[in-house]
Amino acid sequence: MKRGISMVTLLMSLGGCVWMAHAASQIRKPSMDDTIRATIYADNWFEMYVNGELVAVDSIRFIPHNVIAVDLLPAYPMTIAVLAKDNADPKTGMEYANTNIGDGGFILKFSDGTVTDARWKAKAFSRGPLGGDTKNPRVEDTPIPPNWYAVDFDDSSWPQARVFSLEDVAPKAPFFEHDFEGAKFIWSDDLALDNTVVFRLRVAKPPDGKSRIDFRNLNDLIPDAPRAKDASKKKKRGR
Ligand SMILES: [Ca+2]
Ligand SMILES: [Ca+2]
Repeated sequence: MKRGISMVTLLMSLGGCVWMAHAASQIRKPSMDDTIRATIYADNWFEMYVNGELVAVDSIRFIPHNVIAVDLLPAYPMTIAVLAKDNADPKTGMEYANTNIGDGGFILKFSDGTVTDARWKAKAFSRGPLGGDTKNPRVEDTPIPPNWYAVDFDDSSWPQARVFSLEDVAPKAPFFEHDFEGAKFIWSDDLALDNTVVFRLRVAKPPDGKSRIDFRNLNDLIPDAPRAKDASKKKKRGR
């Protein structure tokens, strides 16, 4: 029995070595062809994490309403987590010197076919003015869990996102200059009063069905295994 186990262990180790050598020889450096394009419009602001890493921050906090487009090197399953904020005074939930209740809205499309829709989770963490009371405006804040963007964060008890129409959100001109075909505007339940919202989605595999290399362990492998004597050539080529 003992001998049997050690034979199995030996075979597994050998198999592991062969696999590692195979992986090291097969891995190549990713190129831009391996990336996907993420296109995002948030009313008014967002930051986005993919697989636990910060990948995009809306560069304009308030207005004008803008579209952010970034390149991502995807790996699946892919966990997307977004913190979105409507423009709102943290003490009143209102905007424009407390004269108006603004509304939110978030939409995203990745070129792998990932889009925002009712499958996303959405939870509001700041709401106001409560009851729409603009004369005596109050807000309700819930602390955002520190690991809200983590891959293993448990969002199973969170509500689903609510889908809103184009007319509900009334996006500004930059939205129409980008491809959001197939994506839906989402928010938590109240487009006007929910002012800070976290969205999450786990994408099990690429929606477009395209097979893609997982480059997450690139730093643990030897891509293209360049030999030391090639170093001077590479320097000349400016790599
Ligand atoms: Ca609002
Ligand atoms: Ca707004």
